[in-house]
Amino acid sequence: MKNIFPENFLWGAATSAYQVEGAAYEDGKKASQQDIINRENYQKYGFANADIASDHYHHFREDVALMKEMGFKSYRFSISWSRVFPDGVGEVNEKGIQFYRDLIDELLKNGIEPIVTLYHYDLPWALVEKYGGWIDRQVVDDFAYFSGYIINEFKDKVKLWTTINEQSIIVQYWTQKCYIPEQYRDNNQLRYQINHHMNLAHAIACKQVHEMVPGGKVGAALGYSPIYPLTSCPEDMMAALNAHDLRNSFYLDIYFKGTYPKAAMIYLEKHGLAPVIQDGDMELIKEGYSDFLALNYYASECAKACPEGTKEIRYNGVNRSGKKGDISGYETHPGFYEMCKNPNLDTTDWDWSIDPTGLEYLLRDLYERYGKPLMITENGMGAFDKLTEDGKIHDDYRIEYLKAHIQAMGKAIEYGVEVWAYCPWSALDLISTSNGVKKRYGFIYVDRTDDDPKECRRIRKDSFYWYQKVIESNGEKL
Ligand code: BGP
Repeated sequence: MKNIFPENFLWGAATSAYQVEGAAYEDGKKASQQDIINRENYQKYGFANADIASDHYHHFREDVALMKEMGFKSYRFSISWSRVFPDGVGEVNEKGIQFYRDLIDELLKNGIEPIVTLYHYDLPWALVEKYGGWIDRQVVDDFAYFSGYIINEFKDKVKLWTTINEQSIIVQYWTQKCYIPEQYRDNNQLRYQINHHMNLAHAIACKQVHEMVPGGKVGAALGYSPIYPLTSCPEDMMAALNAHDLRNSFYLDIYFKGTYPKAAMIYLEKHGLAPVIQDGDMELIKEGYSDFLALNYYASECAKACPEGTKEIRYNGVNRSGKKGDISGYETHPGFYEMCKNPNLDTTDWDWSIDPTGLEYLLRDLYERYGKPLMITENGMGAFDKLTEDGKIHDDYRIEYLKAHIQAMGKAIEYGVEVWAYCPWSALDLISTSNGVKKRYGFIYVDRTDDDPKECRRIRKDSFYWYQKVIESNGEKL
């Protein structure tokens, strides 16, 4: 591929705190809701929980050295709120904040730009116990306390900030991404109420970056899938538009216009699902404008017409086994849209469609609609990697996936889209949000299994050496 990536393009990769760090109860850290949600994962599904994860907490210098060896220009990671404030608010945990000071210094020393995510699914458990977590509006103030502290602490060292990871996915899989007390789990309005609280938290963090960080840039990290109609029949086209409104514009318009899209809101109101909005909320949301959008892209989605009277299913099923086709159903919104499999696309073993063109499509589409710079802060292929007898991991399928997506991103850049960064998921193997350790994404293999954490030894995969060349040639040698 000829050189079309800008000189200062931020090649790198991503992780999130609870999925990579481990040390879940060490040095003063207290549980996050993910520690609790995933606690019984092994008994339930045979998946490791977050207690040790990839033990990055103890291996971070080695991990940064490997990132440097790959040539990373950037690294996107998140801060564990309950490591810094074990009780959510109040006293800072000195050892906890020191970990992030050390990590950020180590990155800067190695010429790697930190891209910090303030929140990646891991609300302090203390706040769930206190008032139910994200369902209570008090969380907005508590988030502001945490984000204000972190932004102020790192304002001279961190210039790129993402606020909340994947509100779109949180709404869909709300009981996995948030601990929802039993008695509220059937109340689907709360999905949108939680999201509204997150919109306020996001806006506050954007304002804090604008006020505190000289030259700082901030935006959300959105889990994003373009939505194709199953067929070109007008009813399917309409369904795809409806799905786009509720699954995508519902977040994008907040970040860039400070409004909820009308059609989606009317649909939610009709079904008693709309969030309660207080006086001043929309003004605050407008003030907390975004400088860019960070996008997590894995797969495109497909929608078809869904007649009134269809059984209502509030979210897509999850494939837990890694056997293709083992997915437990698709989201339906009677009278609006129904999600379905796209027959034109192959999938990963977990039924995620593989669609590099979707990346070009969304970059073009979003740049055209909102005119803001974009970053890819996640993209990748979950797979059952094998450590072979020669001590290597031959992950040519991952190389193929990433190569096609980089090419697609390159095409979008050629058509004028401003893309700042490519940080695929994930820098190193870590625990998947829904499939344990056995579903791997990293360039660096972490030698552990769901059954046995072993020593978490790091091993360079074939994709490690491939990505090193990609970065070295600024995307020319794929
Ligand atoms: C995104 C999340 C990540 C990550 C990734 C892969 O939605 O931001 O945290 O894990 O998806 O998903 P999974 O781990 O379920 O395979």
